[in-house]
Amino acid sequence: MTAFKNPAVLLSPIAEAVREGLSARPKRLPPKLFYDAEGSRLFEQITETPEYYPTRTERNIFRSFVANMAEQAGNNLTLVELGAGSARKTRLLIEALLRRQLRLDFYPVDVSPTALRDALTSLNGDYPSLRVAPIVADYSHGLPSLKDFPGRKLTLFLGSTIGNFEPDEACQFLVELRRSLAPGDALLAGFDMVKDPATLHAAYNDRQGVTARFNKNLLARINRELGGRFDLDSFRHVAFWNPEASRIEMHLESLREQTIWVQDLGRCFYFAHGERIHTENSYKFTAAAIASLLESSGLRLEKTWTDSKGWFSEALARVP
Ligand code: AVJ
Repeated sequence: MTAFKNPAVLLSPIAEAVREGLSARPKRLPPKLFYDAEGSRLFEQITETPEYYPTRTERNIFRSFVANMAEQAGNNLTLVELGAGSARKTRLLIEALLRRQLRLDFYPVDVSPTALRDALTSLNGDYPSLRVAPIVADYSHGLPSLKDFPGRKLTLFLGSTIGNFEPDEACQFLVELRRSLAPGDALLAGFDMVKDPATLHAAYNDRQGVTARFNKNLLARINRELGGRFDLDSFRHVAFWNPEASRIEMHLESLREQTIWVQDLGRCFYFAHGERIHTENSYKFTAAAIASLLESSGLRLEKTWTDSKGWFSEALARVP
């Protein structure tokens, strides 16, 4: 008799990333693990804190310039949004595009099925000439083949999600995106800009502690999905501006020496007092850095839009 020999298929999709990240020195966890249902809900809550300016600043740029953005993007577009989340800013662009074309196909792509369900529910019925076709996919592991979608594409990558990539990964991602698109297709991407350190620091250390809960949800998620035994009170949220690297770093710091058992990985992880798990980098950009990133990816930067304080930028680039 042959025993069932492949328990790996029973593991949660986060198992491998957690095993690898917590075995690394320094320890790390990839930021895409933030976005389970609870994490997506907490991120939405972050965007409503007074300190977290990026979402509301980007929305204001859309409010001011969306007609001009749609015009610059072109005619008869098919809309694709990477990391769509609840797709709330996209509404403004959808409306602007529908003033210029009779119908619109919209493909929101996200790792979180719940976020996509929210997007679908909030858009459906509101626009008779809009067709929404949500795609659940982890685009950091290769893009869906956008060439197969009909029409000239406008791909959105909003919210400065691109800031979660390391600079070389961001370039590689854009090269891959460019190759999955056709000449004349466009990318509209959001970039959070370098600004005074106090504003940056506050945005990732909100007074209500929502960002801290968002960060610690990684440990709660390991507890829920992998039978982990993390005590959330024995870790603290750490977020700071690293000016040399031009990024906000987030970490979870162990408040004591402890060893944590994770049932489904069948092992323990040792933490020294003060040891950190690096959970996120959020890169901030300058106009020159945006131009250089897009051009080194083989895209042609056409136009940028920014708010009055220069805190956030929207860049439209095209596949030559
Ligand atoms: C969704 C990646 C743009 O980096 O600001 C918010 C995620 N992390 N607060 C960001 C996040 C902590 C956010 N992005």
